Amino acid sequence: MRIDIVSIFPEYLAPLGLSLVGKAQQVGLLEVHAHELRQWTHDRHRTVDDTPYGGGAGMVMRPEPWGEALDALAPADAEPPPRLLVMTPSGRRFDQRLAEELAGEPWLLFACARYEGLDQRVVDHAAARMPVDDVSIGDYVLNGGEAAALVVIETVVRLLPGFLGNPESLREESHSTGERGGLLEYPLYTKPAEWRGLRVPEVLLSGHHGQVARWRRDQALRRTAQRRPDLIDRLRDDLDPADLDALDRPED
Ligand code: JET
Repeated sequence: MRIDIVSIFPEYLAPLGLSLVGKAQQVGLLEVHAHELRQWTHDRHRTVDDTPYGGGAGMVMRPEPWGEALDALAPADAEPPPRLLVMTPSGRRFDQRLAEELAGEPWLLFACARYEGLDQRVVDHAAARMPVDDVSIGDYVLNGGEAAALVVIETVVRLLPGFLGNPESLREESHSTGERGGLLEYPLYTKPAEWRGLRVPEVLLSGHHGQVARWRRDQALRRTAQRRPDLIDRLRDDLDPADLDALDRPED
């Protein structure tokens, strides 16, 4: 996979050289390029913003540098073109399903806006040449799209085939589309069996695999019902009598 990112703060993307995402680049699974938007300005002050037509607070990103950036990074004859992702609080909510979709793409191009956002014509013009999605990582406002792009990139890159040594660890997580897909994780414990007076639940020490599986599912169900009732509602039809019983007994 190739990833290009356009930002006025490309240094913000430096963590992508670290840890497992950095390793993915080292082994050639991934190529990441962060580009400084100001290289596509031509005025002496390298201006990227201007006042909004119609008035109002704050500044809007000028269309010209963005237009040149997208022309340079995604030429009209690029076949196939990249998928352009514009990070914005008003976009499609990012989730594991979108991450899995993006992990199947050969080329992603991230636009990280600052100030109040981009001139809308940048998005409209790009959409005639490449697939474009406005993407939100959640209902809050950041100072710019860079932190949101980092979240999306880390989530997508760990799904690339060959990225993790152990594909089991992918399938078992919260929100994966695997067998417990849609439920939150059950609580985890490791040694020692007693720590600061707190015991690991006895069933986990018992060696009864069936009881362990039941306990974990009950914990996952109760945790999900308590913290994310929206997720339980979507699963309701798939719950069996034992599941419903666990939800009727929130404690124990
Ligand atoms: C964000 C993403 O805050 C987020 O993204 C940065 C941002 C902030 C303010 C405006 C903005 O405009 C983007 C734009 O898109 C067309 O103009 C981007 C919060 N959740 N996810």
